Amino acid sequence: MGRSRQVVGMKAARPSRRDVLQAGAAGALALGATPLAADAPQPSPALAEAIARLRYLTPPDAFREFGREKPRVDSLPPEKLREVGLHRETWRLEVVPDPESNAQVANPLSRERGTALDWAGLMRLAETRAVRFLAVLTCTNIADPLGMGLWEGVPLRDVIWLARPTGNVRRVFYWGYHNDDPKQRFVSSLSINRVLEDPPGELPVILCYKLNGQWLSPKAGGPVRLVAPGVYGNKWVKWLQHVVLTNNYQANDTYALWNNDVESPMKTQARFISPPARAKAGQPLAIVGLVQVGVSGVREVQVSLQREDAPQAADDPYLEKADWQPAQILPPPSDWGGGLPGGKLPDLPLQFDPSTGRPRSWPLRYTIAHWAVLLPAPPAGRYYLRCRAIDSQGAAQPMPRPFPKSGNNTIHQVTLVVEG
Ligand SMILES: Nc1nc2c(c(=O)[nH]1)N[C@H]1C(S)=C(S)[C@@H](COP(=O)(O)O)O[C@H]1N2
Ligand SMILES: [Mo]
Repeated sequence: MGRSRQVVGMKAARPSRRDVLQAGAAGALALGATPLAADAPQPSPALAEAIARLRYLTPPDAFREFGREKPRVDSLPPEKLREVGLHRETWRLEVVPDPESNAQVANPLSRERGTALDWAGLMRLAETRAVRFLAVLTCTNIADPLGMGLWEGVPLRDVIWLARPTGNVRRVFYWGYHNDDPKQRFVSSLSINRVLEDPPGELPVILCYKLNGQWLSPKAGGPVRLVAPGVYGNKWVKWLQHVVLTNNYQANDTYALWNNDVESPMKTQARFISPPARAKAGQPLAIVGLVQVGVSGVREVQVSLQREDAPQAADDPYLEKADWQPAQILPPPSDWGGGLPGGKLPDLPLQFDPSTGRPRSWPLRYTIAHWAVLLPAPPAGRYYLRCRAIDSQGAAQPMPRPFPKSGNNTIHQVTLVVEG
């Protein structure tokens, strides 16, 4: 996965958070973010440069994409996309009861009845219901996040209410265009409760039509994709066209049949961004990375540098006895990147406080934050360089949920050769 490591926050080259380093603790406080520790390493040109290269939002065309449809849906010619309803003028969304259950739906939105939701209907809803939020797209089975986005859409519940369900509904399942081949249908599902109500601090599940202020491209799953913040990408169905309300109580996701835990909230995990493979003895190491902030938030990010030939503590599968050093979680960027004009957020995301224009807290759950650390110059040798996150409850990655079926969070480890 050499490519994926580069994706989140690593594209352009315009300096963004040099200000943080140069202003030091005062600057960080002024940004309302995690203050730099008093004993923070002095700004080093190498670390400043690594931080300046970080980009918070991923440009839409730099998102890592993998649809399983063959041929790839985003490779279909424009006439074909239009013909199969993947153009804004031809797109339709059905919201219907499951014919195999007794779900009661008074006003199904169906192609057959000519009541399916079309683009004009979606845009009419958007006039009063549109929301935007920052959320990271991450796959259960891939170590690095696929991209960090600013997503815009209409809450799914607003469209479900148009269909007037009246009872016997326990789950919502949904799928997208799949080359009209039943074997390619990638179905996902959510509990109706999750869709209808957002506990305080949670974000709505949306029918998403914009990423970083631009209409969703076919590659990103457009014209409309489902975005379910806080859960893994398998619930974020692309090229969405069908929503079914059911009394089936089971998570009938295609991804579950592939041996994944599809009811897993996002895990917290730290990852390096372009970690050094070689270094020169006598030079401190400028290390940067990201933390994917899962359901339990993040308290700290730590790194450890250990000689390859150092004895490994017995009975320590999660390396709790390693020599972990704190890194600094960086404050919100002043340039959000992602292809936004001027690096500015076009509208205030739900996670921001309208009175200050700033995030209500930082780091934000279900997004990423960047972190940085300058490690003292190690002697020549071969090393393991590792990072991990500590969540807000104090659990060190890969705890409290170390099983990979529910999402990757193994400790990120790379090899570093320090030349004499
Ligand atoms: N239609 C469709 N939607 C899909 C998938 C798919 O194969 N087909 N894969 C899902 C999975 S498992 C993930 S992790 C994300 C990946 O999103 P991306 O391709 O935009 O990176 O899309 C999800 N939505
Ligand atoms: Mo996935």
